[in-house]
Amino acid sequence: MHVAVIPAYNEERSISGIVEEARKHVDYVVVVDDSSTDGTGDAARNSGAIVIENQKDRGVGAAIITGIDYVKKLRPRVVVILDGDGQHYPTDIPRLIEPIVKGTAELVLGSRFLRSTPSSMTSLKRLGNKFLTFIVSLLVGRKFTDTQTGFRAFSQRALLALNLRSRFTYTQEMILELCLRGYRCIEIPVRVRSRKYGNSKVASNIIRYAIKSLLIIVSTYLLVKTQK
Ligand SMILES: Nc1nc2c(ncn2[C@@H]2O[C@H](COP(=O)(O)OP(=O)(O)O)[C@@H](O)[C@H]2O)c(=O)[nH]1
Ligand SMILES: [Mg+2]
Repeated sequence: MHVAVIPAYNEERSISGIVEEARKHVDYVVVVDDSSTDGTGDAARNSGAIVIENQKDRGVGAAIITGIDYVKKLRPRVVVILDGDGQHYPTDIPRLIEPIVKGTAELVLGSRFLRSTPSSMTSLKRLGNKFLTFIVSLLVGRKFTDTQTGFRAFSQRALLALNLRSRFTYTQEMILELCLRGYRCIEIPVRVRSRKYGNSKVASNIIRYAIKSLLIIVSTYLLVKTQK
């Protein structure tokens, strides 16, 4: 069984299309909605998603923790995470999950920069991404091109090994948890587009994002290394 998890906060206008498209490629779509003030939850439900309402602990990291706890019980063979703002193409899902199905990787990251740089990204965001990607690459001991991607797939083994803690963001923490423990991680190129509706929340303040992410990266590294 294949499952998609989509974090969504005030994405009423884009969520239906994403859920409908994603359902063509996976068996279940789980949308984690943090008490959105628009109709995100209803729109997702009407499009056939299982909707989990995360009442408190707002933040995309918290949403993914909730989503992962939920899908662990379903014991899926493959889990895909994608954004609910329409920036990812659900039609890329089959390419993303193929290495997991074939057993050649446990975590597949959809990199926005492996082939080119999306024109929609500001140079400050790109710089911040490069810096954090460099730090994660240094700690893991191999080169990544995009450690902040919200489009990724992983195996059941990887799912069961995850123990995410950060409420702010999950992207680098997940890579460190899996790669430092020896799970095979690969990157494949994916296309992205700008969001049509609403505003970016997670990386809206790049300095705040970089500082919070750095703290997560360092604490996860230390935690995993001392557990070994
Ligand atoms: N459930 C939930 N989803 C969130 C939260 N913050 C962001 N998201 C969702 O996570 C995805 C990525 O967020 P976005 O703000 O677009 O990230 P950015 O493009 O990196 O700035 C989108 O689908 C958002 O709706 C949150 O606090 N709770
Ligand atoms: Mg976005």
